[in-house]
Amino acid sequence: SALESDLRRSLREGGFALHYQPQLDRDGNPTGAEALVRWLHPEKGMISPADFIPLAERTGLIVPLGNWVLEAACRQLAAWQQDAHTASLSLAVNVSVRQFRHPDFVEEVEGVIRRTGANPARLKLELTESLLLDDVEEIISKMTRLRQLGVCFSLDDFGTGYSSLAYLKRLPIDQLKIDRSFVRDVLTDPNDAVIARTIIALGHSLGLNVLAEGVETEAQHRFLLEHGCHHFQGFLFGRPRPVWREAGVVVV
Ligand code: G
Ligand code: G
Ligand code: MN
Ligand code: NA
Repeated sequence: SALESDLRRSLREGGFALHYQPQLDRDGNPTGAEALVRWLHPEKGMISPADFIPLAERTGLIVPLGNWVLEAACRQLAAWQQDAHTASLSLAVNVSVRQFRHPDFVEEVEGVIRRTGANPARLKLELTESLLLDDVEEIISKMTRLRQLGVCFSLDDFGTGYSSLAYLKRLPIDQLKIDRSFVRDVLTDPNDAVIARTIIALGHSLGLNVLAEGVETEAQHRFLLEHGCHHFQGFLFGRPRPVWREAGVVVV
């Protein structure tokens, strides 16, 4: 398709950018950010990943695109490490199933860490539950190898998929992200409230940290905080932006 050849061209010519959305702890202090890719289309302007990630996945272009994202994110991490105000920040990077399943993924991550000098302990790979639909043993072994490099894992969109709780405790993950579809109506829909509280309790009992995404109002924040959720991300705290601004420091 035309969009596919545009995507190939932009990959060659560097037509992508990362935006950063802050993540905060229970005291409101920033702990880091999630990197979100944007396509700077030559004619159509900025395109959201929701509109091109599926195409990139279908065509396999997600592999080179995902590698670019990893490299750009790790360069940002390495830059943060140079400044006392930002040195402790972590950076979450979304990884597609197809990208994760690529045979060279572990080597790719290892190479990017080496080239950029990013501290792997500050790199958080966001995986989705759909990863766990097939060949769980292989996924676990790959995650374990990545874990040995020092990287962390977060399970994105948690609650929307089919992950078996039996697998969950075998995965070397650090964090569950409550999907924003549950956060949106957490105050008005009793089912969503129960789901959010259940994910928080599950996280606590498995020793995982739980982050609520898509937090837009003080009331949602308060409810989640009161029920034990200690990490937050959403428009209430900051939209995705091309640079990180914190305490007067601007790091590009
Ligand atoms: O930033 P935005 O809300 O438009 O993101 C839309 C979707 O695109 C989200 O589901 C997000 O997880 C996904 N996404 C954003 N950046 C990346 C990326 O770098 N890689 C992958 N695989 N998905 C991404
Ligand atoms: O699917 P994933 O969680 O990786 O992607 C995050 C997406 O959600 C980004 O595209 C981001 O722009 C969007 N987003 C982030 N915070 C909010 C929020 O508070 N409300 C809504 N509606 N979307 C958000
Ligand atoms: Mn994500
Ligand atoms: Na998500």
